[in-house]
Amino acid sequence: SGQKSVIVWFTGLSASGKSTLANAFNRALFERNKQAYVLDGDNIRHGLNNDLGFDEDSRKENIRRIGEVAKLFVDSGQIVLTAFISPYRADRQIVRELVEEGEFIEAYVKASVEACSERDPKGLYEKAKRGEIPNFTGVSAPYEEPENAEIILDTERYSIEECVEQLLAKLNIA
Ligand code: GGZ
Repeated sequence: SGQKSVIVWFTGLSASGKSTLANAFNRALFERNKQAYVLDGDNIRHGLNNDLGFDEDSRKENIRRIGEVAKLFVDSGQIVLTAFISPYRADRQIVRELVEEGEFIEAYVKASVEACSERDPKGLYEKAKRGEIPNFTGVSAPYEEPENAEIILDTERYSIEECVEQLLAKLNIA
């Protein structure tokens, strides 16, 4: 069961469901004997990128390094799932161009600012609205929606399980 190596690049607002979806998709792949690896804030922002903040330049550098790491996974023949806001179109485009055509699957995890700030699992939107977190995406910093995402996963309309099914179909995995 050879699945070709790809980057599935989840992008979307805080609390849109990126990490949850990446981890659920990872489990679905494992059950189908396909191994993948998830890169997210827990293993990247707390380690390799723990020198970076959330101003525009730091986010750009964050995404650049993650792109390079993701490319190494692809070079090693693996599937890599990345879950970062990655709010700038230009930064996502740079990662797309690091790998071969077809090896970058941009997965837009779509949920409105309103929905995300209602979920607010960590109370960050609340803090951001009070001005306690500067440059908070969707509140006081921009999110540039993908214009040519390979797949849109609408987490307001569909459950995580349904989104996983949509992704499996997109990647032609039974
Ligand atoms: C956005 C922030 C910020 C600001 C801290 N803006 O919901 P979370 O907590 O767990 O995920 C968010 C995470 C975003 O980091 P990324 O590496 O994905 O961002 S980017 O791709 O833009 O570099 C949030 C938390 O970090 N967080 N401050 N100001 N999210």
